[in-house]
Amino acid sequence: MATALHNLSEYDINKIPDASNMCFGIVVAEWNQEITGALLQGAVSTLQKHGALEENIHIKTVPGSFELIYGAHQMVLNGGYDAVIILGSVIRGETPHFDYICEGVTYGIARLNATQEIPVIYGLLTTNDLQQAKDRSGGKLGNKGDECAIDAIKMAKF
Ligand code: RBF
Repeated sequence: MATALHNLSEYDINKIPDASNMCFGIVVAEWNQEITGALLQGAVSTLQKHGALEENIHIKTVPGSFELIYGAHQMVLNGGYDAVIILGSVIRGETPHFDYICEGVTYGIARLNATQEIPVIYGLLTTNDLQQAKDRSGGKLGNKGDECAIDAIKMAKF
């Protein structure tokens, strides 16, 4: 499985650019807060581990993952960020809503990346159940929040 082979939570710290002069925006969804809170914790601690200052990491919450598009767009328009990270968790239910939300967020964030000036890092977990989400937010498959932080630093440098 791609995730099992690509756990950036175990990466070479020396290969990541220094983030001490960088400013990051993070938009995090309140839905499935147990998961998104863990993603946030991973993202913030990894940014700080690479030198980002607490005052240069700005966090905004939105109700659900669908609102991540609006939140990220506002942060991009606000200016002053080297990269924006979105964090959300969509868990498959019994209706097609899962597919609509995942597709909407994916398209919305892709569109921001194609049309705006700064990178938006895609930290949306899309899982079949809660356990899969736990595995990816500090469980046996690492923390995707850590990976988003590393991606944000690399893309800010880009
Ligand atoms: N938001 C999430 O972040 N994760 C979910 O798993 C999730 N499931 C939803 C399921 C249904 C049936 C509905 C109506 C909304 C869900 N949302 C979820 C909230 C969604 O992202 C958004 O906040 C609301 O639809 C309001 O725009």
